Amino acid sequence: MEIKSRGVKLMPSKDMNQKTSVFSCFFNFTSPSGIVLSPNYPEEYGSSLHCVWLIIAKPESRIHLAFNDFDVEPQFDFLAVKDGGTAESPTLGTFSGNQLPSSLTSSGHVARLEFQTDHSTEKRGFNITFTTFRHNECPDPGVPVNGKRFGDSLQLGSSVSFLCDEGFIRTHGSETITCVLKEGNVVWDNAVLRCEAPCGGHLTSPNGMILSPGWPGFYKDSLNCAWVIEAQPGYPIKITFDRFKTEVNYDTLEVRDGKSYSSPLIGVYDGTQVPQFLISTSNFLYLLFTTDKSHSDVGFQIHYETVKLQSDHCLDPGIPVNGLRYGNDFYVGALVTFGCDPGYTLSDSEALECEPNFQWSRPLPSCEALCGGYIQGSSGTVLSPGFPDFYPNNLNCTWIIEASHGKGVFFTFHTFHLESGHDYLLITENGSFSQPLKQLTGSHLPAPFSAGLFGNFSAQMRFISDFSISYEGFNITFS
Ligand SMILES: [Ca+2]
Ligand SMILES: [Ca+2]
Ligand SMILES: [Ca+2]
Repeated sequence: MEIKSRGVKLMPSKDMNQKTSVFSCFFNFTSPSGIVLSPNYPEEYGSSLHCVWLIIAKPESRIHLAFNDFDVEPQFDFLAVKDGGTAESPTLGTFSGNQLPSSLTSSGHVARLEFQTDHSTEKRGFNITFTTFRHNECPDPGVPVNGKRFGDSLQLGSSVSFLCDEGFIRTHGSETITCVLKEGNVVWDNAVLRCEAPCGGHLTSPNGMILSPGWPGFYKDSLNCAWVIEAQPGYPIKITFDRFKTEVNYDTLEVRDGKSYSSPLIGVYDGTQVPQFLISTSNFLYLLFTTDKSHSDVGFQIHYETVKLQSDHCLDPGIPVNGLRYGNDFYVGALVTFGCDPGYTLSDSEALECEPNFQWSRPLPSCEALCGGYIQGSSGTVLSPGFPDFYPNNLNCTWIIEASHGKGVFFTFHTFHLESGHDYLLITENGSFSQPLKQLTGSHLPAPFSAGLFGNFSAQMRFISDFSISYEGFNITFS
């Protein structure tokens, strides 16, 4: 692939008497609607262009231009829109740079777009939708992103309404717009609705959706968004994670069992590790989403609903992430216990009991890949903290592994990805890490090997990560 030098001018001056020939192009549209694209869009448009697009609607019609994308070299490349068919027609606007221009409307049935570029530096260009409409009609307002539209008539006097999709709220424009005559022009009396996922809110409907701000795109940096879900007294709230992905360690969603920041913590979630669902004990649930100053991801889509307490049993307590549940009876007096997938440790091994008030006696435990520990058995699994999400920075974890068979500890690597040259996994069999048997880093999956021979029962592992950049870490079994 060709590497382009961007933003760097190779010539000392722009108004040069260079011997480049100008490339002309001409396009002609007579259809009632269409799309105008810059040459090669969305690839770079080319230098020394002079392109003209003529849009010719039926007589008694007007033309509406809506900019979907716009990126041309500021100051040197231009798009001019003329209110008529000739170069001398009045200019509706001249555009340069990467600010998306507002929509334009011609006064007659012909519009002319002229695009001129200089000899260097090319950008993506533009993507413009045009529609035509009659003199006593308003231009097609389109359908708002994340919303719906009701009504098709664009005639003078008629109205069109909009509604945001579930989880989005109106941030701009109006829910109903009417085509009116204003200062001799036929125009909409209000701006079209804009729907966005809000940063926080107080939600009182019996069910709904919580989306990270920016959804379905990436969320923004430096967010601090709090939602309080309130159900009727006596009704707990269930939230279900339909989608969840945030920057590990830095962008977190905190869930609390109550109405405020001081209510008991249910969990703090980041990366992709969320339970399938959570249920509050009170009729409030508090969610706080905080993001740091860099790197974002798709965020989350969470459904909430108020649930009815059953009068003869407890509600499904759920299953921890990376874990499993023993016991499927939820009647009063029933006990359920939990286990974890290999390599994970249960935060609380006490059983949950369904109490006479139809509430569980303790919160759902979690399964975590811990920083270090003592692992004994004929075989086992060692995971980097947070696995399968990226490991935290500034780790110094030591595991002691004791294989009951005494034939050396044989390691097999299933996943291995550390920051090369900065984060290390050290393995030894004599208790000292000053001259370890193995010092591993990078993303190359190490071959299986044995720490010690017959007569050796134990091996030690140490994982060290520095202050920045992390990856999936490791999933290693021993036998
Ligand atoms: Ca240019
Ligand atoms: Ca971030
Ligand atoms: Ca690192």
